[in-house]
Amino acid sequence: MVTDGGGAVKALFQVRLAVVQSVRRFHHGQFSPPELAAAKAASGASVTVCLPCRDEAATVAPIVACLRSVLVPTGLVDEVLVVDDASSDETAAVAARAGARVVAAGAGPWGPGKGGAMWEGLRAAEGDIVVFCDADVVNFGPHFVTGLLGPLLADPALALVKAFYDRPLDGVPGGGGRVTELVARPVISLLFPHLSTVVQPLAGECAGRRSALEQLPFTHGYGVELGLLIDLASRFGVGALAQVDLGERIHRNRPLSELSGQATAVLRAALDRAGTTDRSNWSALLLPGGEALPVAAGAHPPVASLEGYDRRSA
Ligand SMILES: Nc1nc2c(ncn2[C@@H]2O[C@H](COP(=O)(O)OP(=O)(O)O)[C@@H](O)[C@H]2O)c(=O)[nH]1
Ligand SMILES: [Mg+2]
Repeated sequence: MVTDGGGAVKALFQVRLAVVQSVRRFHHGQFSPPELAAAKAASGASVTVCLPCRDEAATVAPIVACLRSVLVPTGLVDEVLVVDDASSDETAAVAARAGARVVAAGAGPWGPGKGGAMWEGLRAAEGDIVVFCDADVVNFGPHFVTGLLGPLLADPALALVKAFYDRPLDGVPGGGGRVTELVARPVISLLFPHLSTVVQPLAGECAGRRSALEQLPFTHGYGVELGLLIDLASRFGVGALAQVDLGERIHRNRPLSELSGQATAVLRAALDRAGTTDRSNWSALLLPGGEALPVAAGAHPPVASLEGYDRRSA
């Protein structure tokens, strides 16, 4: 039960809607680097870790260094790729010094943005599996990559593994993910309820098989994450998706004023794919744990339409 300040009580009810399909969950602790390296060797697949970057000189080098010093020697990661988007800082130089292969995002007709950088990364990557990680994360560790690779190496039926995590906001637990909570989750619940058990639909950290990713469009800008999720599920089924708990993730928290553009891109990616809308579940917000929060539906009729309504003159 959830009580608001006015004392009204809203019931959280457990949903058993046919449209909700549970996306399988894993935890990074289930996978150890030596076991994964053995599974990877047996599969014959190669792995690229791709970091899309714009102006990340302050944070990208330790991430690259961690990958190079811990995971490359185990044989689990074959390539560390940075896609630099004309950064105005030293991103490209520090990433290269730390041991990454750096490619420029390029300025093609598709325009700049995160989606374009990921698309360029997929084209440039040599791996059969591509792990994307954000480069503004300050508590990066090898478990980001081992957690994302684990399910893919264990189950050939999986095509994409998304990260989920706790996201503090300026040090306060649970406050992060504002675009997720205010835009992505509601629009998924209304238009793509089969994806409502995805905990962090906008997570930049994900791992996919090239054979699947190369079949999908990469939406420009910040709509890319939700676009990939929706398109992958529609093309390969929800069963091709899994999610992995990476613990806590700390990154640059943007001021609210900078989030409107991101939110619009996410909403646009969803609406572009909405098609014919089934409104039968629109009276609830579906939550990742399978609960639903009632949402007010319908409207009172126009007062003037009421029988016997007598409009008093002002
Ligand atoms: N190459 C490139 N990388 C980008 C671009 N926009 C964002 N990124 C990178 O994508 C990652 C996530 O971006 P960020 O702005 O932190 O997204 P947020 O965490 O959703 O606010 C970071 O590593 C960024 O540097 C872009 O236009 N080009
Ligand atoms: Mg970020």
